[in-house]
Amino acid sequence: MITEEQARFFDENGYLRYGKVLERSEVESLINGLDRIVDFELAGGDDSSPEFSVGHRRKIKETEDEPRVLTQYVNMWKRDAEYEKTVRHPLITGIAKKLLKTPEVRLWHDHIISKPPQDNGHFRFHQDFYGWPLSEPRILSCWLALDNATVENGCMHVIPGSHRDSRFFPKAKKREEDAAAKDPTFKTERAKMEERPASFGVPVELSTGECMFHHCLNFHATPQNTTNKQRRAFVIIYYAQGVCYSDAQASAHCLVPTIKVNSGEPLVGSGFPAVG
Ligand SMILES: O=C(O)CCC(=O)C(=O)O
Repeated sequence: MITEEQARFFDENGYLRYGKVLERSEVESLINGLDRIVDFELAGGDDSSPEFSVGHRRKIKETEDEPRVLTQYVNMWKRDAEYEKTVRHPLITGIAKKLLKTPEVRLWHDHIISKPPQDNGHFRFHQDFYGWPLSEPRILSCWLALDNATVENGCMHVIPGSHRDSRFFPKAKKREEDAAAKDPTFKTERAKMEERPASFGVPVELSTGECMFHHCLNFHATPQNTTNKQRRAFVIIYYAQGVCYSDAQASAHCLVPTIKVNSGEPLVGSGFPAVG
């Protein structure tokens, strides 16, 4: 399933270009499911869970012409059986467990991230961890290509080893933010990273049905899709046993209203299922 060398590569670099996990027919089922959700959302959508309305436009209006970096559909697993099967895929969850060194993984959330032609931009270097209300960085994403992902259409670009660079750890972030609050001219190391073009990172090109994994503290970015075709990815985020809900970080995240445990308690519950 995964070799010791691959696991070591992930430890050192914070990402792993794994390779094929889905057959073409399985990818086609996912794309068909996505098309159904997109049509449904354009017709008005579903607000039965708060995250369903995030990151895309229900109805494109004349005035909504501001550039956006990507289009997102959160928690496809709650909406389509093929997606639920994929987040529980034994090969994917098995690799996630091995990379996170944990006996069990839970699903934080999944999302489709697409860069439609002519309606997308450069998604700047960032570390996912700080966008989530979770207690510790024992979390990773599986980025699964539904279309061939290339430099031209906005594949992932990563900064190897950045997840182990103490300049970007939570304590350093807090120190820098305190300094920036006192001195508005102070530029944090993270802000400097955000200014760099995606080409500063290593491109991870993938074919349809292949995936890569990235650690939640690894800096990554995607450049603009400059082609005339879609670039769609299904991204699944897994966390290790014992990771807790933390309201001190990312308290406005769209999934916070669905969390049933108190801050400081392990994040469990049917919205965050143990999937492997
Ligand atoms: O797919 C993209 O364009 C960005 C993906 C990303 O930032 C992520 O998976 O964390």
